[in-house]
Amino acid sequence: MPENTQSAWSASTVAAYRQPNPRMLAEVAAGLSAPQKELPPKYFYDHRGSELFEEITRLPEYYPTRTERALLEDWMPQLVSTLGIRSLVELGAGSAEKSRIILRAMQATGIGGEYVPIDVSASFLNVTATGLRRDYPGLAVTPVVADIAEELTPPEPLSHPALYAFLGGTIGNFYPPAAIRLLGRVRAAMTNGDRFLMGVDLRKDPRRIEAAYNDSQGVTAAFNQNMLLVLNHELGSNFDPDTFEHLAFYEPVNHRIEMHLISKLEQRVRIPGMGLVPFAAGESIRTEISCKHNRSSVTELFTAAGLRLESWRQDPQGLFALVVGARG
Ligand code: SAH
Ligand code: AVI
Repeated sequence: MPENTQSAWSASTVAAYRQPNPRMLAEVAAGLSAPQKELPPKYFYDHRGSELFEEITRLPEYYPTRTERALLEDWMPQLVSTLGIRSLVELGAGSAEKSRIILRAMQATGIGGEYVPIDVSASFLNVTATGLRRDYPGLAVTPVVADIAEELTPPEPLSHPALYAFLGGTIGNFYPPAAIRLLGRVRAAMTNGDRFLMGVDLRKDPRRIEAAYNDSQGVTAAFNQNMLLVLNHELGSNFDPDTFEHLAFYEPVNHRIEMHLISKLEQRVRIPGMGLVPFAAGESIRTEISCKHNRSSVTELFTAAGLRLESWRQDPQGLFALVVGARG
């Protein structure tokens, strides 16, 4: 069984590797020791992963971003002014490209405003924050690097009413129990006048969904494989991404896309702290789930987290929805 030593990918990334992150190592070790090997999707997002995600949002097959953008453009000016929103706290902000629609609506109300983008992708978040400070001189921008699966502690004092936003359908990347815990943390952070705005990708013809995760240009495949480069860089492992193939399919029982990386050959990968991890030819690592919702599944998540579904808007084709929640 070959151990990877030959890869140009791993040679360059091992050279850059410094100190293993013990938390990451523990998560990776647990995930790769399970019968169905699994890695947390947050590890897609180093700087390159965030750039690849931005490329995905521009693909013709990837309908969520442009659909959500149209919904935001239609709704935010009215919602923000009616609620008198003074600050925006955003989970998994990424490039904050669509968040600018909300920030513009806040600006139009004449209040200077605060923006707290929270993300795990540290260097990308800094680029986002720099761009926003340049383009919105009156806005106080306080980026927070954090894992939203673990904590949600917006900086204090925060101006209220605040809008907590979780866009893009990223809630779908969490298993339901973790999604409920995350929403519970949002609910705990909210005060009475605050609101929660969430984007959800809706259940629809599976062929349409599968096309969005199997784009013809191979950007989603590169995004998926990038996770192995993140592991090489952070843990000093020697994954060769070219020996793993992208697979994405709709799993109808749980209404979700599953993304996997399939080992093309029998191999052993060295992960410092874990030793040699064996992969059979054809064996998969599940790297992401992306759960698709409807109004009743969102109501269930909200109710379990102590949130009340206040309003719901979706596009005419029923592709994507924006939901507003209040403290229940
Ligand atoms: N909100 C943007 C980006 C969505 S991509 C949009 O709608 O286009 C998902 C974003 O969430 C990425 O920026 C990623 O870095 C971030 N993210 C993923 N998992 C996270 C976690 N556990 N904690 C914090 N941020 C996370
Ligand atoms: C960030 N998240 C909502 C994306 C999704 O569609 O689940 C991540 C993604 N994975 C593959 N393509 C995009």
